[in-house]
Amino acid sequence: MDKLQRRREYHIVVLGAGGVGKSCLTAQFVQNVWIESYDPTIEDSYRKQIEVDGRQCILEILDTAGTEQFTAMRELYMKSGQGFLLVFSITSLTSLTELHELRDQIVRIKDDPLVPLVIVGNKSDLEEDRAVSRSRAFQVSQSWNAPYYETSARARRNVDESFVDLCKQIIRKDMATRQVREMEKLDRGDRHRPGRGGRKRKKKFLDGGNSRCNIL
Ligand SMILES: Nc1nc2c(ncn2[C@@H]2O[C@H](COP(=O)(O)OP(=O)(O)O)[C@@H](O)[C@H]2O)c(=O)[nH]1
Ligand SMILES: [Mg+2]
Repeated sequence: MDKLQRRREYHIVVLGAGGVGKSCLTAQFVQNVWIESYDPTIEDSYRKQIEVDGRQCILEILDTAGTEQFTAMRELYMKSGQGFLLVFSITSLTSLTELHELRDQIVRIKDDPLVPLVIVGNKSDLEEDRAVSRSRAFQVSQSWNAPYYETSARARRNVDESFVDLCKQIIRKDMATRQVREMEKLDRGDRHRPGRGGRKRKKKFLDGGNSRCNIL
């Protein structure tokens, strides 16, 4: 298995107001089951292995439960999360409004306005109770540079698609970060090795060859 094909582990956090369907979505994605009612206070993490673009990934998915405001716990999982599924219910406008604060906190804590995000409007099977238009939700997602999916955990609609999209964003970000690190490493290596790059030679020349330099 070559270096790039090794299995990688990614941390996903599912966030949103209570009752929007976070646990049902997670259960459908991880276990392919519909569970009518979940204990709303249970916060748990689940692991699932999937293949995305020919590479194996292990996803560690945290299904959050807190309705609390900013807490140390929340800060912790926002720090360790690499991608966030922001869930609201299409039957509740306030559940969409509540995502603004969560998104602000994520961006602030990650210090990255382009952190991998997917906006999910769940309960799309309840079209007759719709309180958030597609275009309104889409506008919000556009302003956050994030894709928007309408899902139904009940009908298992668009569930895999939204998690996989998030996973692809995380992989892209991970690869870009690794490339930058590799380049920085190469750059550092060049600076420490004589004859590989001009910097050392230039230093020798500037020193006139008299310094106690440790050029090997
Ligand atoms: N009709 C419908 N109900 C859903 C859907 N997803 C969740 N629910 C219901 O919404 C309620 C809250 O779901 P839950 O996953 O516990 O929400 P959480 O608090 O965000 O984790 C439960 O009664 C679910 O049966 C869905 O896609 N369609
Ligand atoms: Mg829940």
